[in-house]
Formats: sequence, structure tokens, C-alpha cells
Amino acid sequence: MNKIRMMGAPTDVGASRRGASMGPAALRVAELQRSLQQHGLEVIDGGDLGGPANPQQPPVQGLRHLEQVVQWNQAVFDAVSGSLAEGEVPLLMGGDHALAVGSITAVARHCRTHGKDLRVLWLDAHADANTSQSTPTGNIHGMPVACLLGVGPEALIRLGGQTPAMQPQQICQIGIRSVDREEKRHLRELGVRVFDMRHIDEYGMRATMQEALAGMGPETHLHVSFDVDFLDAALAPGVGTAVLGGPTYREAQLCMEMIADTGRLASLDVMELNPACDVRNQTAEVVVDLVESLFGKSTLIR
Ligand code: 5AB
Ligand code: MN
Ligand code: MN
Ligand code: MN
Repeated sequence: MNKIRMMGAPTDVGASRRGASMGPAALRVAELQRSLQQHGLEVIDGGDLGGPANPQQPPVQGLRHLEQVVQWNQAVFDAVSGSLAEGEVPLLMGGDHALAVGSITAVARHCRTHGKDLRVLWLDAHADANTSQSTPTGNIHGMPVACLLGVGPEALIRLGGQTPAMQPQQICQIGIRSVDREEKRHLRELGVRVFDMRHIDEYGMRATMQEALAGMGPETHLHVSFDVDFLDAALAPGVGTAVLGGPTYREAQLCMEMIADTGRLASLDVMELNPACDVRNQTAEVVVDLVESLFGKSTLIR
């Protein structure tokens, strides 16, 4: 595994509930860096990126804080691009999930210029495929998937020059259990592969992940966008938009372990951790534990 570079994006401009801006600090308090280093991984903490404050304004034409979200995404795009150019594995610590636009747009451009085959795994309770028309909230953290597939405000869909940043066949969603009515129609139109909780209930996490990870080869660059609300709300209360009925601790571990086993993980977002909603940083600790598995902890034990 190449050197991992942690970078914090302490903002919640893409959400309406405040607090995801403290996510990077909570992950550091839970010793993310040292926990990964314990497994022999080389990890540096590049500190936090900068960006505008949260003005706490209502949405304008279906979009809250568009200008601030664009500025933060530009900073993330630049930092992730720079890290990939150095041959590192960027580990973005959010921050709200709107920042996955900048992160994944950078990864997609890197893959295009380096002949890599991009695959994105989107671990989330939500599908994040709203548009300014379909959104019930105006919160841009509910829109990154649509933006990455070319539907959204110009400034967000063109961060990397080319739009769409990626094709629907390149992304696969896991753990979904809260989708808005219009959003569902949009997901179907886009053709995104969704393994929702019903699928995990019926076939189990193992079969689900086998399907989701099928067909990867030596040229695959696997990006994982981990929204902490993917996890069951009882296990991970420290999120702004918790939803019951998510993967248990063991299911989440298996999910991470099977990703690690592919050996293709090359970039990661850890998003939406909200210490203001957490209980004694327990969610941050669970997340650190799961990220260790994502980077191969269990393989090292076996
Ligand atoms: B998250 C909702 N669909 O659009 C919306 O946490 C929730 O990044 C979005 O997945 C949740 O506001 C965004 C109701
Ligand atoms: Mn979510
Ligand atoms: Mn999300
Ligand atoms: Mn959320």
C-alpha cells in the first residue's frame, strides 16, 4: 500500500444540521493515524484544508450555500489531485458529503490521465442523487452523486473540466434505505446500481459485496466514499442524518474486509461524522476500527 495522506475538510456547508465540520478533529482524537500505523501502513496527516465559514442561509433556487460548497470542493479537488499525483492514497476526512464531488472528480480525472479503470463504492443510507428540482431540503450533501454524473450546478459538475466526471456503470451504492420519491426516479434514469438494505437482508452482506466488487482487475482504481450514516443508527449515532436499519457492526466489518481483500483500494472519503450528535466519540472510534479493516487489519491478523 502506498503512503496514505489524511486531509481534513472541516465544514458542514452542504448540510442543514451543523457539526460535521468537527468530523476531522473527532477522527484524530480517536487516533486514526496511529491506528493505521500500527498495521505497518505509512500514514501522514496533512492537516486541514481551508474554506469559507457556514453562513447558515436558506436555500436559493433549491441550493443552500452553493458558493461556499463550490469553494470547499475546489480546495478538496486541488488537494486530492495533488496527493494522487504524488502516488499517495488520499484519505479525505469530512466534512459533509457534498465534498465527495471534489474528491471523486479529482480521482476520475487522475484515472483518465493514467489509464486506470475507476470504480466507486458509495456506502450510505442515502442515495445522494437529488437535484435542485427534486431536493426536499436544498442541502447539497444530498446531491453529490447527481453532480458526479453530470446533473447539477455548472460550477460543481465542471470542477475537473470534463462533465460528467464519471459514468453510472462506474458507481455502485450499498446500504441505501432512505431515498426521496423524485430521487428514486432519477436514480433509475441514471442507471446507478443500488444494493439497498432489502438486498442485503435477502442475500446477505457477503453475496452483496461479491456482486458489487465483481469484475475488478489490475487496472482498477477503487474509490470508497464512506458516509458514516451507512452504519446502523444504534451503532453510529454520531451523524446528522441517522437512519435505522443499517448494517450491524459485523456486517460493516465484512463489507470493509471484502473491500480490503481486493487490494485495489486507492482513495477514500470518510464523511458526515458529526461529533455534536455523538456519544463520547463512540462513532468516531467505530469508524476508525472499520477504516483499519478497510486497509487490511483482518488480513494482517489472519
Ligand atoms: B447524506 C435527503 N435525501 O436530499 C436530502 O447524509 C437527505 O450525505 C440527504 O447522505 C442526506 O436532503 C445526505 C433528505
Ligand atoms: Mn447519508
Ligand atoms: Mn451521503
Ligand atoms: Mn448525512
